[in-house]
Amino acid sequence: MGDDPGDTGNGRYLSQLWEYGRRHGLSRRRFVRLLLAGGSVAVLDACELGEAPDQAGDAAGLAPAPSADESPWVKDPTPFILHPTNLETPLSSLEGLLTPNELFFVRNHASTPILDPVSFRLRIEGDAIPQPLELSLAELREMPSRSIVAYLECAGNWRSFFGRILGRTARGGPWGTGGVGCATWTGVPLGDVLARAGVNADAVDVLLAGSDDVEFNRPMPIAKALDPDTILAYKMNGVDLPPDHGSPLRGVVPGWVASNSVKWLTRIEVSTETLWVRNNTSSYVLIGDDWPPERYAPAEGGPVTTQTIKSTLALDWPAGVVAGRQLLRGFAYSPHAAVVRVEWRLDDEEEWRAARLVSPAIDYAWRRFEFEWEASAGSHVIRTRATDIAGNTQPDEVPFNESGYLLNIPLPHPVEVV
Ligand SMILES: Nc1nc2c(c(=O)[nH]1)N[C@H]1C(S)=C(S)[C@@H](COP(=O)(O)O)O[C@H]1N2
Ligand SMILES: [Mo]
Repeated sequence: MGDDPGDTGNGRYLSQLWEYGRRHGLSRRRFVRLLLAGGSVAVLDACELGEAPDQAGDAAGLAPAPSADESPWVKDPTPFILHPTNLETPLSSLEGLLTPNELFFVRNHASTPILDPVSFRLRIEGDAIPQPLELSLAELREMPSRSIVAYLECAGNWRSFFGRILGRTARGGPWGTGGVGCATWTGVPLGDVLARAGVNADAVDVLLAGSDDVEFNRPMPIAKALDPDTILAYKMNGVDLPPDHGSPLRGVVPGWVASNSVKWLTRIEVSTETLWVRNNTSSYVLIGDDWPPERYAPAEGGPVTTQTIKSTLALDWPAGVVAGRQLLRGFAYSPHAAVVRVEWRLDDEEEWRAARLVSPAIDYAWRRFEFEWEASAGSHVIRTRATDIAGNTQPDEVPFNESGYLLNIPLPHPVEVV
């Protein structure tokens, strides 16, 4: 893509081109596809040839009504389990340790914005910063970089099983097991960026804010922000962050629910006081009998921060397999420490059997496991259970919370054998 505007250093070219394409009826997805396939020439051709899906725009170039294929994301949704604004990964489609970018789940609270990497600026401000600082993407890329392999998981992953298994439906998007993925993230440690801004010693909270339409944001305590594994990433699996995953810059906060890993990151606020926003008072908090609101005020319940240990089969839900010897595969992950044991259990058998771990133990990465099963015809249920080196394991019960976060019991995975 020789005329990639990102390569030419041509100012606001990309956002102007997108504005032009949009006015000619291009959807965000089609625009990015054309750009990737044939550069800006392909975009301009599509506009000029009237090849854009919506011909309703008048000669004056007024914006047409949003076309039917205007979707909240840019990537091809075909391989995914579709939700209104989210794309869930069918884990059965994953092979290796790393989730390919085109199969990585998407959780959007508003449509994927197209940001121009050239005019992009990250602003660091707040009462714990002596003077606001702005950094360009080029300046961030010049800083010493760090790569980490980490899984990101939506706080609501597995939510649908509160209703489907435990008989008590939680409110929120009905994720199955595919609101999770594992990737290599490359960027600059957030702590280095804060040091460059000269953060004061009395800093308490660090809020990351995105520039999607809802300006999605969430704070974390300064200690988590200064953890060398908390990074601002500009690459995912070795390539520039794709639009849906936060291009050109996102937070990656390993071990924490992925709502802290703010995409399209353009603003950081460092405060001398605890910051209260929607995403740590009413969303991403545990609401229920076990979390008395008076104890957590002004939040409505206990904050959701660190994830919980889980394991899951790389099978559809429900799964269908043919009778005979089967190799079943899956993923196990813990935010606390490396997973060192995965067990599985068939139907009502008492005993757990050992599964084989088939990928290395890497902090914050998930671990692949597999086992052989002599599948006999009929309806079966298979459970898996992970344990990490610190001794954390999946519990048999978790207390209900209204938004259905952090469910991590060994899931009874239904498997039909024919
Ligand atoms: N700006 C912004 N950042 C965001 C979100 C969002 O909607 N907007 N969603 C958050 C949530 S809830 C999740 S689970 C992760 C999902 O990251 P992904 O879409 O790259 O998989 O992004 C987080 N960061
Ligand atoms: Mo999420």
